[in-house]
This record gives sequence, C-alpha cells and structure tokens, in this order.
Amino acid sequence: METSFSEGLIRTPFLTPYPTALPDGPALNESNPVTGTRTKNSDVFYTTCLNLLEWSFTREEGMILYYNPYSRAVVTKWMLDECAADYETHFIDLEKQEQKSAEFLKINPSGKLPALVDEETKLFENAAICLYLADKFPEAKLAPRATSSERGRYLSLMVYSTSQLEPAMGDALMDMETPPQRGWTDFETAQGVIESELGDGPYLFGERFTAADVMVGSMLLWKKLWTGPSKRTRIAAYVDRLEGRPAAMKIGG
Ligand SMILES: N[C@@H](CCC(=O)N[C@@H](CS)C(=O)NCC(=O)O)C(=O)O
Repeated sequence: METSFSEGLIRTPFLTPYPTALPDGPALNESNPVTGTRTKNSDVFYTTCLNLLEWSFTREEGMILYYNPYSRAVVTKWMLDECAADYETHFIDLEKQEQKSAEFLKINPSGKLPALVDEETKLFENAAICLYLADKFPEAKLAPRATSSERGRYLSLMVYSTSQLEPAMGDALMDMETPPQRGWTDFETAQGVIESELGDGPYLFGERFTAADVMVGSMLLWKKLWTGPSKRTRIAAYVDRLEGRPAAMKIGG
C-alpha cells in the first residue's frame, strides 16, 4: 500500500508516539459554550480514551520505505523484496525537494533517499539498511552468520560497494580522474576486484545469493543501464544473472 508523504509522517509511530489531547478538545474546568457546564475530569478522561482508541487503529506496525522509483531507494526495495518483507512505500517527490523538508530530515539528516523506518528504528544509507535487513530476516539467508568465517569478507564487500565501487563508478561516468588521495580507487581497479571476488560465481558467495550481491550488483546494474553491457564478460554475465531474479532491482517500478 502506498500513502502520501505527509500521511506517512503523521502515521509514523516515532513522530507521534502516543495520542496528544485533542487540540480542539475541552480543557479542565473550561466552560462549554453550548451547554454552559464546566468540563469535568471524566470528560477529559473520556476524550483521551477515544484518542487512544483511534490511535491504536491507525498506527502502522510494518516498515516504511521512503521511496522514489528514480532514486537509489530502488536498491533498498530490491533488498526488502529478496527478504520477502512486509513494508509500505511512501513516495518522496525529489523535484519538490521533499527530501529536504524538516519532517524528512528527522528521519534522514542527510536529506537523501532511501530511508527506512522500522517502528522505533530509523535507517539511512543503502549499505546500512541492507546490513540491517539481512540480519533482521535470517530466514532469507542473505548474510553469513556473525560467527561464520565468511562474515569478514561479507562485511568488507558491503562497505566496499559504497565506499569504493560507487564513487569510482561515478568518476568514470563523469569522465573524471580518481587521484588516490580521494580515498577510493579507480573504476577499472574496482571492477577487477569484483571480478576476482566473484570467481566462478554464480554469486559473490558461490551458489549463495547475499546482500553483498544486492549492494555490488545494484551498482553494476546502474552502470549497464547508463552505458550498456560491460565488456568484462564475467561481470556482464553476473549482471544478467542478477537481472533474471524475480525480485531484481527495477528503476521506475
Ligand atoms: N550513499 C547514499 C546515496 C543516497 C543518494 O545520493 N540519494 C539521492 C537519490 S539517488 C538523493 O536522495 N538525492 C537528492 C538530494 O541529494 O537532494 C545511499 O546509498 O543511500
């Protein structure tokens, strides 16, 4: 179900943690202009109970993805769908700069998409969200367990995708040089790292698809959309494989 941005904010539990007294409701001892009687304790109690009842019916339990189909929020959506998670999307109009509104900045102080709200938990940055979801849904088996010997490589690839691969790809797309002082590598090197981590695949962890494939793969999927299939055959085949997944990332969807 999709609801509007403002509706979502009003219904987001952490912004309205409990019902406040009715703004137009009666104050204690105030004279009622219609009946002329004074407001009693029981009147205030009754109004508060009604508020509580209304709040308990309108309150959302599921996760809320702040979303625009033409943004990096499609990465989080892919991950949520791989987890078979129950969630709602709230559309954020980037042209209207809704991502910079005071209400949205309370969710994501960087003023960007995506953002995910799970009850009291607020998350931003795709990598953080994917790490969170993989751990929240262990039954989806999208992350090696914390005690597994593969956990270190998994965490490294999750961070590599966003701290090295993504900015390197940005530089390449904008025809910019990548001096090493910037803290990330050039795109050719980054693709070489991914190819060697992929090995014979089919995924980064062999037969097992993980959140690392969502993070690394989403970058390579964007690249294919912008500039066509990779000349590196191993990467091109990997991207085709990812695109073939039923939940695969869809831009504009
Ligand atoms: N590293 C961030 C990137 C977030 C990002 O740049 N989002 C863009 C949309 S693709 C955005 O919200 N831009 C609007 C703006 O900066 O005002 C992530 O992966 O979550």
